[in-house]
This record gives sequence, structure tokens and C-alpha cells, in this order.
Amino acid sequence: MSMKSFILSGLLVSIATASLDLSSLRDQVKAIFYHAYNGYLDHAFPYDELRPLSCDGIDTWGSYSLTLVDALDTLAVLGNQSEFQRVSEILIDRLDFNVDLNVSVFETNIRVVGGLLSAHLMAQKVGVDVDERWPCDGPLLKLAVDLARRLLPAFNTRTGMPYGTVNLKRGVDPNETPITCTAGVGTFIVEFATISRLTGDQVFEKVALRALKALHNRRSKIGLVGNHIDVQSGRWTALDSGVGAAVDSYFEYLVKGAILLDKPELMEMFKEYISPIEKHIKHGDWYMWVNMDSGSVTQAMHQSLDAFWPGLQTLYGDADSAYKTLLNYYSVWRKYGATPEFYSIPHAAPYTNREGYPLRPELIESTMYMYRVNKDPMLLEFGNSALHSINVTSRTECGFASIKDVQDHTLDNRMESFFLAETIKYLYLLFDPGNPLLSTMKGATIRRFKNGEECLLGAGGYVFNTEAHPMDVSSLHCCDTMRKEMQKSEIYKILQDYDPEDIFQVSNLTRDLNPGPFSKTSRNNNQHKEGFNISAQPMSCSRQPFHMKLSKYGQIFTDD
Ligand code: DMJ
Repeated sequence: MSMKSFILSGLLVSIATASLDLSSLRDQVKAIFYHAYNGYLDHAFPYDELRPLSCDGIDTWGSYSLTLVDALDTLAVLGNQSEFQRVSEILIDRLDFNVDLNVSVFETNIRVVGGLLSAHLMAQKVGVDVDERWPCDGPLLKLAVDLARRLLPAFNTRTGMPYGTVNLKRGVDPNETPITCTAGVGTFIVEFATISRLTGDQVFEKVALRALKALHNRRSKIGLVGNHIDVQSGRWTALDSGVGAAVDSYFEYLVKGAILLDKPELMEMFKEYISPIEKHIKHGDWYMWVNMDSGSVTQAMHQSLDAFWPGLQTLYGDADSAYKTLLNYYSVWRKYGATPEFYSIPHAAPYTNREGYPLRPELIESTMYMYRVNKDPMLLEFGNSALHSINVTSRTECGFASIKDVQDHTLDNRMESFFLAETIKYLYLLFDPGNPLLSTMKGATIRRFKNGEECLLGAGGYVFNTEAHPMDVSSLHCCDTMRKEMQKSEIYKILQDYDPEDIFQVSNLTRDLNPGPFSKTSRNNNQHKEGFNISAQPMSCSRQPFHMKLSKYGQIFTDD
């Protein structure tokens, strides 16, 4: 065993490093996954989430069997082909989005649309007998398109920025609040452009781009964006600017959208934020919260969600700065064995009522990106210690529980679906640096279509959506060559059934969206799940500045 030392916030931090057995670590991650996954199947399916203390299920973000959808591509990453196939069939058979339910546009997109798309794109690799037009068609893609179509009415606003909540059957409620958080506006390009490029229907990419640009055009004089915006008037309603909660994935999707679509324009937009962020938000190697107009600090706070930022910095090429920030974030984790949702930097303590750790992935995600760049064994040590903390602190009889308070390690009855989609996947990939998802060309295949066209798949690396669902960059280019063939397909006919320009013209979208042949008979969820309370959480972010109200453990505060 050797020691590594760092100067961190004036303290000498020493971390023991030893050579780790990656294969054994991967097995330990798998064991965590299957304990949680089997617990969900045994006690919670078909509900969205497992409640790991009461060992039952609950619908949270909709009525999607969300944990199963979110975990599907993790099964593929862990190499479980038979279970991937079995679950794909169950989902294809059961999922029906033609339900009268208000849902978060953001969460539905990143978790469900994203999960279905990545599973669709991985299907062949996992041994599924794919359609002859795959990846330009297929049952999981059809589900993703059907669901994404039901989100489109949210984008029908004066600014092009979407509402935060939509009814899957009826569109946007006429009384819906027009206040959406920044991430809720700017986190669509990865999934929506993937759909557009695979199917040839441009409306998805178009609305996502329009929303991104509308947001960017409303940055303040000092170049920052706020926390919440009125999507009809374009007026900022919460002026706190930072890189964490309610903003985070807007920045992430500028970078990832640029990479996925080979669109330098998006990277240029992102780059315009770097200097204002460094000047106003970055203090030392921490990122705080400031007023978007003045740049003055409003909260000297580190949020657990901020921890994705070093990973994003690594992705766009600023690994040195990223590593210093990562070390600061580790110092908080090491203190508690987890990161509290909000941590006061000057007081070196969690904020009251924000002491929890809901099994979030961000610090592990950034660690994985950083390890790809510098291969520092200390990063594996961190992964190892995170694995053990989670196993020791959060494990329950039927799953893994969120930590209610990192100071005393009391638990909360919640296991968010991102634990299986993201936290475990990034931990596994950290310990599996040769995985084809992290390489270019490794595992690339040639797809030959019936019409004689061919294209390369799995060749250009993968872009992970913000819920860790990998999108195969090369597949996006593949379907152009298939376009003529596509015109004969079922999916194409369905897309012809409606006019994409509707989204920019129709003002009253409470009409039935005519879901078309994708949908099955509408089910009555209460009948399916007798004895349970179904309560979807329609917004993914608070409508108020975070110092007044903010989501705790993923819960939602509405104005009521
Ligand atoms: C995930 O749903 C996504 O990563 C999102 O962008 C932010 N929050 C959670 C995980 O913490």
C-alpha cells in the first residue's frame, strides 16, 4: 500500500492507494445491482420505485414501471443478455402511455424516453433478434417515439421553451404554471435529436434546439442563466445561478449535443458560459450560487448535484481544473461517507433539512470520466470506498435506501430509479475501463440492410444522456442511408399522421393527441395496482428559488 498526498483547502489530505482487483470490484457492483434489482422485481414491480424500508412499491414520476425501464440498459452493460431480452419483451407488451396523467416533461424524457432509446440501440449487441430495419425502427424505438410525441405539446409556448408538466393524454393543462427550471428547458437535445435522426422526423430536434437557443438568448448581461424562467414571457423568475440543481443538465446537453450531433454551434454556446462561470460562480475550486445579474454570491453552498461538473469539464477538455474540484468534493464525501444534498462551504456542515444523500451518481460519474483521462489509481480507491459506504450504510433487506441524514446515517424509504440507471452503471464502468461503451471502434459492427445499403454501428463512442443512458453516435448517421426504405415502415406512416408544425401553431393543446397505432387500450392504473396510492410528481424542480424551497431527495414542492 502506498500513500498519495494532496493540498486541499489548506489541509494535507493523504489517501491510501493499493492495486485493486478490478474484476472483483465489478463482481461486487453486480451483487449490489442484483440485490436492488431483485428487490424491485419481488416487492415493487409494476410500480415505478421500490420503497426499500417497507419493501413495497410506489408510483413516483408517472406509472411507467420506471425502475425497470431505467435499469434495462444497465442489464446490458453488466452482460445479462437473457434478462435484457425478457424485460424488453415485458416492457414492449405492457407499456402504454395513453394515460390521463400529469408528468414531468424533463424526468419522462431523461429516464423513460432516454432509457427506451438506449435499450433500442443496444438491442442487437445484446443478442436480440432485431427488425430488418433496425436501428431505424423497432418496438422500443416506437415506444420512445410515442412517449416523446406526448411531450411535444409542452413546447408549444411563445418562446419555444417547454412547460415543466404535461398530461400524457391531453397535452398541457390550460391552468399549468408557465414557470420551468433551466434544466427543464434545456435537457432534450440528446434524446430528441436521436429520435429525429433515427426516424427522419425533424420536429423533435427542432423543438429541442429552439428551446436551447431561447434559453441561451436570455442569459444576463454578465453571461449567466438563472434557475427558473417563465416560458411564455421569457422573464426569469428565480435569479440564482450555479452549475447544480435546476441548471446542471442544460450545460451538459450543450456539450453532449455538440458531440452527438457534431454541431460546433452548441459547443460555442457552451464556451460562452465558461468565463462568466469562472469569474462569478467559481470560488477557489468550489462552485457557489450567485445572482445572475450582479454575480454576487447568494449561497456559499456545494450541492450534491454540482458533482457532475468535473465530469463535464473532463469531457470538454479541462481535466486539470476538474481534478482540483473533484478533490474538494471528495473531502465532503470522506467526511460523511456520502455527500449531503446541500453543504455550507463556510460552515463546513450540511444545510438543515438538506442533509440527505438519495444515492445520487454525480460524484461517481465524474470519477469515471476523470479516470479515463488520467488513470490515477486514487480514483479507483474512491470508487471502492463509495461502493463500501453504499453497501454498509444503505443496504436493507430488499434493496438500498436513500440516506435521510449523512451525519447519523438514518435512512429514508426511497430508492430512486437513477440508482440502478446511473450510480451503479458509472461505478461498474469505472472498474471496467476497457468497456466498449468507453472506446471508439472497439466492438464496431457493420449493418447491412436488405436494400444493399450498409453502415457502421458502435464506431464513434457513446454519449450518455443525463440519466446515463448511452446513445450510439454512429447509429444517428446510419438511418439517413435507410430513409427510402423507412418510407414503407409503420413508424413512418404514424409520423405522417400528424403535422409537425402543429407544435408551433396550435395554442390550445388540451385536445386528445390521437396517439395512433402505437397505443394499446388505455389501462386503469388503479385497477392494476389495487391498494396503492398513485401519485405522480409532475415537476422535477421547485418553482421557487432554492433557498426558499427545493426538492429534497427528489421530492417535489409545488406552489401549493
Ligand atoms: C438524475 O435523474 C439525472 O442525472 C439528472 O440530470 C439529475 N439528477 C438525477 C441524479 O442525481
